Amino acid sequence: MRTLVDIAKQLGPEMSGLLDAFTQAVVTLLDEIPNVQGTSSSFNIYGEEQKQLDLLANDLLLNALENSGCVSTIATEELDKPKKIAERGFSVVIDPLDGSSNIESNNLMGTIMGIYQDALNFPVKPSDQICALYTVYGPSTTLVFATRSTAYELVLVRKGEYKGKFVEKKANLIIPEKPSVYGVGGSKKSWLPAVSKFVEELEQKGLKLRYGGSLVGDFNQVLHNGGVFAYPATLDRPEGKLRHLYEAGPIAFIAHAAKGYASDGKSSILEKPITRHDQCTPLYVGTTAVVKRLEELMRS
Ligand code: AHM
Ligand code: MG
Repeated sequence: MRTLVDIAKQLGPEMSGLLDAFTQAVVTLLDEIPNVQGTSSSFNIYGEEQKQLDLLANDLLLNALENSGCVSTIATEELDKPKKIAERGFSVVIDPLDGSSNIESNNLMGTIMGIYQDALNFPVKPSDQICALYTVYGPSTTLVFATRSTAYELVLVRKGEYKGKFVEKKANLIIPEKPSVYGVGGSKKSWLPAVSKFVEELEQKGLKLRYGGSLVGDFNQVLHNGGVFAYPATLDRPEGKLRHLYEAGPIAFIAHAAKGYASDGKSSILEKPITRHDQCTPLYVGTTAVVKRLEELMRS
């Protein structure tokens, strides 16, 4: 049975060390999720009130990755700016608790992480990442890990010899070409006409609506069933809601490894420069032909 740490060895021993530290932080976070509820009195740079769990997830991951000894910079959605730790080492970009508006209702959440080889000197592109992953805190805890060429799915083992480790469930994940589900964020009245037309077409083709309010959960459905997830440009937010560095970039990298495609509505997210840590971008991601059709509608 291969663990996440085993799979990461193809990227060198330091990557294995980093992902071991990440796993330990996730296991601690899972133990705390039932106990830590409520908001804090602080706000992040996007003006969102931080939940106690947002802050805890951020602290656990920061501590674990700092202590791993192989990270030079950590940038997270909850920090005001990237934190330099050492002269040499990987740069990691993290959304510590994606979907934290789902805490009260006990719906899906997860953690997103992208890893760059060296220092984070803007502009960077998501295609510069050497690997990326996300977890889904659901009925079981799963993790999707991608190198440039391959996406793997793993599951966290809770008892026995492999307790506390992510073990391989499936290698070479491919987003199905036949689409079955779609989810689109933002309120319908704020969608651009091309997005409304796109959704009409998807419904006419018989795709089923699946929207759960967390990027990790919603993208995970698309990865398994084929289709599209979008958090579009809207009339009031032309750059969309999702963060390019922490959310769209790593998810786009994973989608491409699974032979899918991610776009900002015009072109590939993977090659779209990230010029600031707090940059947002529209995101349309999933089965390649479906996302390409959206680009076509946006052009016309
Ligand atoms: P978060 O990282 O603060 O949870 O915000 C990002 C989340 C995404 O997971 C999800 O796709 C989106 O926000 C949902 O937004 P909305 O609540 O507007 O549907
Ligand atoms: Mg998020």
